[in-house]
Amino acid sequence: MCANTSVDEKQPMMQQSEQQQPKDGADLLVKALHDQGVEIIFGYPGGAVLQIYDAMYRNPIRHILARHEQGAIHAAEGYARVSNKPGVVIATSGPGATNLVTGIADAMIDSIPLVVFTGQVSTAVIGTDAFQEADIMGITTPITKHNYQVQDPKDIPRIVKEAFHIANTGRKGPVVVDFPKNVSMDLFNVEDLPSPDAPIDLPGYQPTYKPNYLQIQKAIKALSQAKKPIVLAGAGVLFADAKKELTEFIERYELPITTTLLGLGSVHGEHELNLGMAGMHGTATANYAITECDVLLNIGARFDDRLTGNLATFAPNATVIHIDIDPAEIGKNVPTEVPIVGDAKQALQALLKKPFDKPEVGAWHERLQAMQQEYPLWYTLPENEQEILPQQALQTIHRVTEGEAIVTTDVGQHQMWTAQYYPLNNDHSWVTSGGLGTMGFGFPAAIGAQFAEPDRRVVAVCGDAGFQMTAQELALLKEFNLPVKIVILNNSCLGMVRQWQQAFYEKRYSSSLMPVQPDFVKLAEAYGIKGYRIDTLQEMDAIFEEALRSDEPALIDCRVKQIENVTPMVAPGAGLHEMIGVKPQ
Ligand SMILES: Cc1ncc(C[n+]2csc(CCOP(=O)(O)OP(=O)(O)O)c2C)c(N)n1
Repeated sequence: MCANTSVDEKQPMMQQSEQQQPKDGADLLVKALHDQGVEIIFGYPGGAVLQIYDAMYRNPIRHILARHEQGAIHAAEGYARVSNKPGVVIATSGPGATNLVTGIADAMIDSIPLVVFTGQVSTAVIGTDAFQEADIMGITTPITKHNYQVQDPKDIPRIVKEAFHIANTGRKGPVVVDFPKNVSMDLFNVEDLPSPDAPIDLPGYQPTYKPNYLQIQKAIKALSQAKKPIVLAGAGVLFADAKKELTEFIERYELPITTTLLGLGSVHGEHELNLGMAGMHGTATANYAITECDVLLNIGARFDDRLTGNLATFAPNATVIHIDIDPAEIGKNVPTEVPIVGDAKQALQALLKKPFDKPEVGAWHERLQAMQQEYPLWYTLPENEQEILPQQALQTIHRVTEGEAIVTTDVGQHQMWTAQYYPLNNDHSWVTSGGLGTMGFGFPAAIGAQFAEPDRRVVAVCGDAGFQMTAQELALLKEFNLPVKIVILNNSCLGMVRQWQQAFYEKRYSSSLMPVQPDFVKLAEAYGIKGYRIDTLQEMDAIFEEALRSDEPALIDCRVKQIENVTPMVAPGAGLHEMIGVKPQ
């Protein structure tokens, strides 16, 4: 299994036309992946999937060997978000499969389309605690859109086709396909295979794309009579590729807009109608606007608790219109007067199709502009003039990259500051872990994003703690010369935890300070990657200019002020209008 192979031996020189006829389940799987047009798979081999890896060797398909299964699945998530295609992952049974669990849960809650293949012990020994057996069907049932365990090789083409269909339609999400080893080794009779053109037949799964015309009429009526309307855009706009329609709609009716964390990029970050992100660390204007609005048009957001704050005081005066591809989301958290089930793009096209009276929004715009003047995002410069604030670092990164980069983040304070201080020019350029808040996500997600968009600049903004959870994937930057730029906003602590302890636990910093950190520059160099360290404000601009503009991978360890808080903040349980830190004390 571990025999030394030379580089030449590693790459089979087989052309597609020379591909062998499928002979076993593993071959059928690889053929099915080719049929789906899969360009790249992220994974890690092991005993239960050796037959599949052998089939991939003989019928080459691009496989990226991560250094940990969690790295593989977050890379697949980053790839999916940026390419708007499903990410594909493979791992062995037992620990390989369980190492994927965090990523599967992450993809489920953020609706990321993934098809995840896990090895399994042979069917004859399932349930006997066989070597590397884990009940991945049981484990992943609540965190997948659907899961399959293949029992018979002749089902493989159908199951793979269905898995991609389910993952990438309706409300997107992860699908697990569990592959017992004997099924991958079983020979089959070509005559037993279903026709490759057999249509997908899933009577219980028929997502609604086209919105109901009468509901669209009701939305139009409410919007045209509004005095204080606001649009809330979520990730549903991005999944539906509806940035163009959304922008046209808000411009035509002069509708102010705010986004969720995951909806960033659905409208230009510096559009004059854009009030910025709403929610726990949203802008004061966006949060006040939601509280005061009389019509709230939610397009593709699920009204999660980090967005709404206390539901009892959320948009108390608003007629709520909610467009969502998943009917289960409508009315789940926020009572909704106009439910519209459908795809965000088709719903916006329907709204654009029939011009209606522009709402009278002059006074509302004046009020919002006054709020923006009064409550801008703010920070106080430190006494030590050379100390760097993370917000300043992000403003510099934004300036150097001109808002054009694909930005991924890890989870913590740096994530919220990036959402606030890196207004994105483009859609499909923002990759962050929203619902699950998964530390360790940001860096491998950047790797997947760079594979999806090899010619674009990808910047991974990480905290010093979260980066260490998946830092082993540095090897991939070197191996594939991926020009990802890792920016570590290094505050030597678990910044977000420390902030909550400061605010709600009287500064008892219980296990949130990390005085000992690796030398990140040396760590990068150990993997053959150029490392930079920024200690002072004076040197910050020049180093970011050099590192971010280079064509090579780079890690930038940017030392930032430790005791600095993300503001404004809606404390847990508080309403959006009860933000703290809207202005300097
Ligand atoms: C896997 C995981 N474990 C724990 C947490 C809880 N948590 C949220 S933010 C945070 C601190 C992150 O620290 P760092 O990566 O340094 O980023 P910073 O907040 O300092 O920017 C922690 C521990 C989490 N979100 N994910």
